[in-house]
Amino acid sequence: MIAVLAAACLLAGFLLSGSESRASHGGRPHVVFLTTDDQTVADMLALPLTATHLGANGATFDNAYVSFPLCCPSRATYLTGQYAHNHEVLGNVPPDGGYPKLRDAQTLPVWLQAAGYRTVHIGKMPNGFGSDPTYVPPGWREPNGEFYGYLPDPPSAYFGFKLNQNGTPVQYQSTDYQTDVYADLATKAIDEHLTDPTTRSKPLYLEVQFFAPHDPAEPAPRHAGAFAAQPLPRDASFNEKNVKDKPRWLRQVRKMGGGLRSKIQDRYRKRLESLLAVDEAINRIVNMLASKGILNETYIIFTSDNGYMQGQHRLHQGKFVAYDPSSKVPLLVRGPGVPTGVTSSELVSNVDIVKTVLDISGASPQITVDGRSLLPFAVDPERRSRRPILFETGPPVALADAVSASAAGGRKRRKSKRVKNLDLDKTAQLSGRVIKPPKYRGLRTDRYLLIKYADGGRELYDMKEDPLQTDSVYGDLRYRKIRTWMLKRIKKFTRCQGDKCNRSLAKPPKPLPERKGRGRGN
Ligand SMILES: [Ca+2]
Ligand SMILES: [Ca+2]
Repeated sequence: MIAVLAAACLLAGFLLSGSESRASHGGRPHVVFLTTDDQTVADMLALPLTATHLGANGATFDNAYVSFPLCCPSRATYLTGQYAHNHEVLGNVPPDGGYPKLRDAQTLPVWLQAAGYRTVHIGKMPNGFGSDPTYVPPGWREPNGEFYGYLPDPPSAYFGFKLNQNGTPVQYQSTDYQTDVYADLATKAIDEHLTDPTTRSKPLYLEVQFFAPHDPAEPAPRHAGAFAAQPLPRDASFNEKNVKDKPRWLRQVRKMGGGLRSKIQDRYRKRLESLLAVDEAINRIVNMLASKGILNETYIIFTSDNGYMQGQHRLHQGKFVAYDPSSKVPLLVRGPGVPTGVTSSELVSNVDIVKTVLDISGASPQITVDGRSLLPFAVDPERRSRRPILFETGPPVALADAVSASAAGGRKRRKSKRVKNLDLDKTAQLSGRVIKPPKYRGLRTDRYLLIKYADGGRELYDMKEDPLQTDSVYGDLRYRKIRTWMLKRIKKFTRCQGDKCNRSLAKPPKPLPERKGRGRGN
């Protein structure tokens, strides 16, 4: 408790002792929230300027995850600060998910405007947004908001795209590159905010949600070929040799041949190339903040909505699954009071972002927010808790549904177990037949990951022994106590709300000693 208070005082001290111009916007820092789409942690190699501006000049969270690794549910979490079982956006498309499921009157920008912030959104919105191309969601409306929301008309367009600009659909030219347009809009918004006498007294919340490196990952023409010689990183999980430890749905996926491997390689290079313009955009945004003299009173948060599978565990594309390449994301935070160049290995998630912005801004949510502020962990990188992260991909009744439907058998069962995902990413394919993972729930501690699939499949990984998740120990007697312990704990978090989602766990039991001569195949 003393440590908690000390960190809180330290933080309050930093917030209060800012530069003199802070008084002009009510003592509250500006916030810039930057996201990429489907970017992995390893893809940071294409973002050196971002790593310098935010990582070397702030805190890097190297143990950050998203609880539902899919665009729309993850973005709904960025707007509500809630786990998917509470915001109820449980997929990219209806009936489980999509924008219409989001209760957009109760979201972060609404609370920020109520607290006196001016809010600006640029870029991607949760999937399914734009059926009315003139609709501006609450929280981004004038006079205290500005809105430049991507319209999926046509979908996934890096060039010749359309934005809903404060209620007016605007068609961009086939030569306009989306990321560059976002950089223009973002720097202009910062410039105008500080120039206009009616706005410069207010704190600014600016979010830019980049589409790169999402499929089709088209680079800016000036970056085409920049990574043509970059080899795809391959570790022991790539094209996993032995999948006997894996659940049934994954055991059906065959090893990838040369065709798929070169497809992954080509896409990997394009993805990295598409990120170079994002790096330039972030560089321009940071430089604009500096030139306006507000960089040191601005918190900048950078992350991705989910990761991406690139051949690990035989999955040649997509996300959704709980394995690290899909669920782990980059997370960088810089701002007043955050030491420079520090790394926090605290286990954190996308559920924590909104609570962090509320902590910074002093805004009040009108709903129960599930996460926990990142700031105490950024300010004190040695600080640790034992709070786990819940992974979830379906309605809380999904497991029960699947069990009863499975007794009934037939088509209904197959339908109810899988999340519809029209995000151009069939997770795995076998002879033209799409194999999709069943819905699942999971619990991750800093050492273990337990996954319960709706069809009865189970996995347990000991990341201390097996960081690449190539050897599930769910059936291993050495881990029986841990399995039981994790199964009990996951139940406590399945329907958690608010602070109950942030309870720390006791130390888990230890695995029994390994018997001599037992080799581990990967
Ligand atoms: Ca995504
Ligand atoms: Ca294996």
